[in-house]
Amino acid sequence: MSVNSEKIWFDGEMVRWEEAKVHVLTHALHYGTAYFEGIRCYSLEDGRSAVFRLEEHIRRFFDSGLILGFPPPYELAAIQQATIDVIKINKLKACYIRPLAFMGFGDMGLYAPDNPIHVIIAVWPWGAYLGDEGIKNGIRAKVSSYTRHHVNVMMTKSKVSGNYVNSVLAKNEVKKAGYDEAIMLDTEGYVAEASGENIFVVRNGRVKTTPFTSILPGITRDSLLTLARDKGYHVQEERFTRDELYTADEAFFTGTAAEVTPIREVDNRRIGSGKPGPVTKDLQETFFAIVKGKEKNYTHWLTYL
Ligand code: PPE
Repeated sequence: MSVNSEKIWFDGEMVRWEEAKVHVLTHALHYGTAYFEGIRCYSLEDGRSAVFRLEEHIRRFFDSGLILGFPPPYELAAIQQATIDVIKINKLKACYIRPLAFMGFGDMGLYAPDNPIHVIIAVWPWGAYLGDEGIKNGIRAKVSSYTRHHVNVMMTKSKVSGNYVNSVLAKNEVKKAGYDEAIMLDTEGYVAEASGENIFVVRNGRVKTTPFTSILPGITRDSLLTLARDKGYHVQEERFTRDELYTADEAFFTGTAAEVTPIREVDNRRIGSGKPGPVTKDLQETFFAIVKGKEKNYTHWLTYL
């Protein structure tokens, strides 16, 4: 299934979807020299739409560029506004938003400091990333044989496209083995994150997620941590092992695409009762209420269109 909408914001212009093209010698195609964001816009009950945590996503987009040494050649506010404009022009009530900055065509070879940096922002309707059934009843995960990046091999806090080859290898490996999502361990063997999500476990009502060290600092992760603390749960950001994951009462993934997806099984071991647990359900329910504008205490996370 391919994604689609009408227009893509491309270096300041609204370009028709079919015409948003690049040269095959684009630097990023050869060397992975690009970075991106994933953002969601939700349709609210009152007929309006709102982008979830837009500022934080655009900030991370610029952080990615700073880490790599080629920031977007625009002001932060301009990219924020362009994101809103491209949703509006496509007349989408709810969508996934994909800003991407990439090193363009010019010189070849690794050192190409004069190549142009292009920015695009695409939007398209995107349903539940790990399926509606997964959101409701949980998914089956497998620990991948591929290790997550060492912090001095890749810049894990940058959403650099090249990083994602590691995720694609892991995802393909477990999908072909019949599972829904890949969990990756860090170079020391502790649980890090999934191919495109952060991971949480719950035991005896205590909520735990991996610390920042080698993971993408997920914005959904941050939202869930805030929410869990506000609800009075005991919350820890601490490393945990694969066996701690097996023996958790509950486990779930967080991500913009995956939202809050319960994990019902890891490596053929049932997690808890094998159904989304009470803490997961409580946090998931509140998360969906927040993004739909139904939780008055969290409307500051929404940018209304
Ligand atoms: N870890 C990784 C490796 C990751 O790619 C994501 C997002 C997260 C954690 C969660 O971050 P956040 O979205 O800020 O909560 N993955 C994006 C890409 C999905 C894709 O297949 O493309 C996403 O969810 O948008």
